[in-house]
Amino acid sequence: TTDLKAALAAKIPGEQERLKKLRKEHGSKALGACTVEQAIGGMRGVPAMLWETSLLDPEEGIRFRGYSIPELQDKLPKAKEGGEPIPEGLLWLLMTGEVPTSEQAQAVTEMLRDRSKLPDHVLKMLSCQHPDTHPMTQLATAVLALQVDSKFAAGYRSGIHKTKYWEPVFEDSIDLIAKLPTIAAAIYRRAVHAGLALIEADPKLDWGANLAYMMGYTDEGCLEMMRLYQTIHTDHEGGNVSAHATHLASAGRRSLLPGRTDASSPALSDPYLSFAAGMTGLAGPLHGLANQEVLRWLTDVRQQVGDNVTKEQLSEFVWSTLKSGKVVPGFGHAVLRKTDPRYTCQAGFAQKHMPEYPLFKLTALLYQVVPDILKQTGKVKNPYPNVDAHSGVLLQYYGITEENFYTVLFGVSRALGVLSQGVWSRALGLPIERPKSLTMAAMEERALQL
Ligand code: AMX
Repeated sequence: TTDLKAALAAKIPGEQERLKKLRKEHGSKALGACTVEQAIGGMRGVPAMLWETSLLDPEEGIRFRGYSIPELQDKLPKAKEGGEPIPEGLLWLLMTGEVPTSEQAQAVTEMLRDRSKLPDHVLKMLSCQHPDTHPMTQLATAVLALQVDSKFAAGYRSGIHKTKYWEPVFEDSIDLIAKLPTIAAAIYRRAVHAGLALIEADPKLDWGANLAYMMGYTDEGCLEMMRLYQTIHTDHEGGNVSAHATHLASAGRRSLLPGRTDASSPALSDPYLSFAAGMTGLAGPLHGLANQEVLRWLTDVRQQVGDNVTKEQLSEFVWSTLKSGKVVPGFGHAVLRKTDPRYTCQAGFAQKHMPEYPLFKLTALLYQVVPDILKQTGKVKNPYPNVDAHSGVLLQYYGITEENFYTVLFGVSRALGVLSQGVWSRALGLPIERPKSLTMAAMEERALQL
C-alpha cells in the first residue's frame, strides 16, 4: 500500500502483542539500577523509558529504526539521482519501521501537500506578534493556535474508545507536520525578514524543499541541504528535552496499557499541545538554540581573529571562552561519546558543495583544535562536535544568515520523530513516566540503610 495510515494500522496489532509478551515474560527483570548519583544527576543513563523510533549508541551515534545516517542516505528515496534523502521517506520509516519505496514516499509528499494550508487566523496571530518575539516563541504560539482544529481533542470530547486514540493522533500529527513548513516560512518572511510577502508552496516540490522555497530560496543546492537538514534532526531517542517534553505532555494513563487496570497521573494532551511543550524546551540555549549560539560564537572568532586564523589563535580563543565561564557551543553531548554522525554527514555535504567556503574551513579547523582543549579541562565527558556545530555553516552558505531562526528549522524536523513516536505511544497505550521523587532527607535515610 501507499497509504501510510493503512500501513501503520497493519503493524499495530503485532506490536501490541509484542509488548504484551515482553511484559508477561520479562516484566519482573531489572534493566538497570538507579544510584544516588543518578537520582541527583537527572536520572542520566537510567534505562527506564520506551522509545521506538530511534536508538542512540554512545559510540556510534543515532540509528533511526535500526538504520544509521549513512545507511539512510543510501536507502531512502531521493528527489534527484545521487542526492539527499527526502524527509517524507524517513517519516514513513519512523511510523512503520519499513524503508519506503519511492511511490510510498511520494504518497506521503502528496498527503502533506494536501494539508499544508494555514488557517487565516494563525497568519493574523503571527503578524500581531511583537517584532522582537523570538522565532521559537512564535513557532510554539502558532502550533498552539492550530490546536483549535485538533481531531484528538474533538474525538476525546465525543468519547472515542481508548483503542482508537491513535487514529486522531495520527491525523493531528500529519496535519501539523504538513503545516509546519508553511508556519516556519511565514515566521521567516514576516518577522525575521522584515515583512516580506509570503510565498505559496510550489506544487511540484517535496515537503523539505518547499520549506526552503517558501522562505525564498530556490538554489538546487539549498533545496538539497534542506532535505538533508530536515532528515537528520528528526529524532534522537526519547530522553532529550524536546522529545521527552512532547512525550510527557501527551502521555496517558497506565490503565491504557493493555492488561492494566491501575491508573496514574495522566495528561493525554493532543499533538498540538504536546509538540508545543517540546518546542518550548527546544528553545533553550543548551539544547536546540545551540545552533544559534554556535553561529554567534563563530562570528566572534572571525571578528576578533579574522578569516585566516591559525590553530594557535583559535586555541587561544577557545581557552578565553572557557576561562570566562562559558561553554564552547556545538561541542559535547549528554549521551554521545564520539563525533556526532549528524555532524559528519553535514561536513560531507559541505565538502561536496562548498569546499572553499571560509566558514566551513574554520569549522573544520575547530574540529582539530577544540577536542584536545576540552579533554584538558578534565571534566567534559564528550569533547567532540555535535549536530549544532555544523548546521549553521550550511545555512549561512545559502544565504540564510538569520541565526535566531535556526532552531525553528530544527523544530520542524523534530516534529517527524516525536510525533511518530506519539502515534505509537497511543497505539501501545504507553503511560506517563512518573518517577518517584525523594527529598534529600529521604535519600540520606535510604542510602544509610543500603
Ligand atoms: N564547553 C565547555 N564546557 C563543557 C562543554 C563544552 N562544550 N561540554 C560540557 N562541558 C562541561 C559542563 O558544563 C560540565 O561542567 P560543570 O561540571 O562545571 O557544570 C562538565 O563539562 C561535564 O558536562 P558533561 O557531563 O560532559 O555534559 P552534560 O551532559 O552536562 O551537558 C551539553 C551536555 C550538550 C549541555 C554540554 O556538552 C554543553 O553545554 N555543550 C555546549 C552546548 C551545545 O553544544 N549544546 C547542544 C547539544 C546538542 C543538542 O541538544 N542540540
